[in-house]
Amino acid sequence: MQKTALITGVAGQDGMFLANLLLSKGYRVVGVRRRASNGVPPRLLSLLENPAFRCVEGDVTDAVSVQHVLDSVRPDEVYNLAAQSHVATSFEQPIYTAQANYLGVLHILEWLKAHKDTRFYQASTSEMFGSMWSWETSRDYHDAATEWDRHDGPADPALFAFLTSEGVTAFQDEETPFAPNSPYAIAKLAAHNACRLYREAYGVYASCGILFNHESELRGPEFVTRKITKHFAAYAARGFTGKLKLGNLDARRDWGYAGDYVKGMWLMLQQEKPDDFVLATGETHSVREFVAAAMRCVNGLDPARNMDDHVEVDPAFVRPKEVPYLRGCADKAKRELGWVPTVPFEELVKLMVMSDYKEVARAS
Ligand code: NDP
Ligand code: GDR
Repeated sequence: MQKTALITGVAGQDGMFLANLLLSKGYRVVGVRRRASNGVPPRLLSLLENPAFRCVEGDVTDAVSVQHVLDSVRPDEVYNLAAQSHVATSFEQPIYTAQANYLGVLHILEWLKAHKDTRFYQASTSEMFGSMWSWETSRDYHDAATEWDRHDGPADPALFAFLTSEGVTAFQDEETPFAPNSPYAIAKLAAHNACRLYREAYGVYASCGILFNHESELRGPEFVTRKITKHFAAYAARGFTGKLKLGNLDARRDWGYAGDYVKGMWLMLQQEKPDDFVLATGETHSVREFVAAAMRCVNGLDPARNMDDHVEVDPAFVRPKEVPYLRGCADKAKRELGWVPTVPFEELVKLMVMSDYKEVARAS
């Protein structure tokens, strides 16, 4: 029988990839989007041409709206991607962020308590780890020889140097403790805990994907990757129009391709029992390394010589508190879901620069 999936946040990056994936698998897909004064976002128009797709208006912060949408659609699977997803904005709008990212999830979970046949995917995040890492090493932090062993703990500056040195592997996985560093991550962690509670207390089928950063040509322009690729694409098409202003260039992220990650979301809801899974590439790169990779996509630019000509640190983009290092270990998802990331870092950067270049060239 044809399944029905409901996707909140369908007009976002992941919503677009997931809707296309589920349609290709024969689902009927209902996308929830917020009403906008300027109508349907253009990116949804191609999806709307598919008779198996339709869009309804709704806002996860409004319990009545959530209940009405769920009652009228009665989905087999709900993918909750709606969120105030920009970490920096959450410092400026902490209350709204909590409403969308935590209370919005509670509204859905309350409905699921009475509808246990519906499976639920919650978009949890690597930001929940904050400054917490796990690490494996045969060297002791204080240089005494030890067995190869696992440790978990907060990342103080001395430890940071140790964790990024030879012979040490620092990462986050499903066992790493959480210590969120932003209003965004605090709200997401509350939602993550609520999913676990409703699963254990009421038998709700709720799985959380702890997803590390994933990017694409559809990434919002305010996120650092797209900001960088748009800058160098514009430079390649039009020449120099000013420096790229960025915040912390030393932050390290585990960047993968969004198309791979939505496959993981779907796989999580096909398991007999609900569970939580990390999705990540297992590689970490600094923002500076992302800039360098984008520069290498442009003829005539050499990061070793041209970095300072193009990039300027602007304190306006530095956050009150940062997540310094993310590197996910997705062994559980690989083992239990058969999930694998397929797009390596340099290829991801190139794909985004090329897509932005085509867009600028078309507009010129
Ligand atoms: P986007 O910001 O691209 O998309 C979020 C979507 O949620 C937007 O379409 C937005 O609508 C919608 N939305 C926001 N608030 C509400 C609301 N109150 N009611 C209904 N819809 C709302 O995010 P991504 O696609 O990148 O991410 C999807 C989810 O995964 C998010 O929850 C994010 O926090 C989480 N996540 C993302 C990661 C990533 O690297 N991309 C990693 C880990 C987690 P509008 O278009 O109107 O603004
Ligand atoms: P992040 O993504 O906060 O990891 O959250 P973002 O691209 O915003 O920042 C990544 C890192 O880059 C640093 N940075 C800058 N960031 C932005 N946006 N703009 C800048 O100019 C800039 N300069 C440096 C940041 O400080 C940070 O360290 C994303 C979102 O998709 C979340 O919803 C998701 O949960 C996490 O990824 C996993």
